[in-house]
Amino acid sequence: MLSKKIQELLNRQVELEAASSQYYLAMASWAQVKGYNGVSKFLYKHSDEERMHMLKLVHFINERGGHGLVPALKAPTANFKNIQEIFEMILKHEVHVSTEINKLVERCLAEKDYTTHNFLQWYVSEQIEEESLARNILDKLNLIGNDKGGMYLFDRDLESYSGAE
Ligand code: OFO
Repeated sequence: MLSKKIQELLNRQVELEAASSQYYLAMASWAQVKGYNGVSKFLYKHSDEERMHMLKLVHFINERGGHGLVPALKAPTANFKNIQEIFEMILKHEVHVSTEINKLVERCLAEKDYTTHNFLQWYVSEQIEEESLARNILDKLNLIGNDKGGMYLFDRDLESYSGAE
C-alpha cells in the first residue's frame, strides 16, 4: 500500500511525464512544419515514449492500491528559434525530470518503501540515458554550427535513429 505522500509524489510525476509528452509533441510539430523530417520523427517518437512513462506510473499507482490521476495540462510553447534551442530546452527539461525522480527516490528511502524504490530504478536509468542522449545531440549541433549541409545530414541521421526509450 502506498503512503499518502508517496502517492501524491507519484501523481506529480505522472503530471510531469504527461507534460513532457506534450512538450515534445509541440516541438515535433514545429519541426515538421519547418521541414525537418528526421528531427520531427525523432521528437514524435520521444513524445510517445513519455506517454508510456506516464502510463507505467499510473498502472503502478493503481496496482499498489492508489489512484493514478489524469492531470490537466497547460499548452506548451508552439514556436522555437531553431533546432539548437529545442535540444537545449530538452536537456534542461530532462535534468529537471531527473531531479524530481531523485526526490521521489529519497522519499521512498525515508519511508522505507522499497517496492516503490525498486520500481523507480527504471526511471533512474532512463534519465541517465535521456540526459546523455540530449548532450550528445547538442555536441553534434555545436560541431555543425551554421553549416547547412551538416544540418541536412544531422536531420537525415535522426530519421533513422532508433535509440533509447
Ligand atoms: Fe520520462 O523521461 Fe523524459 O521526461
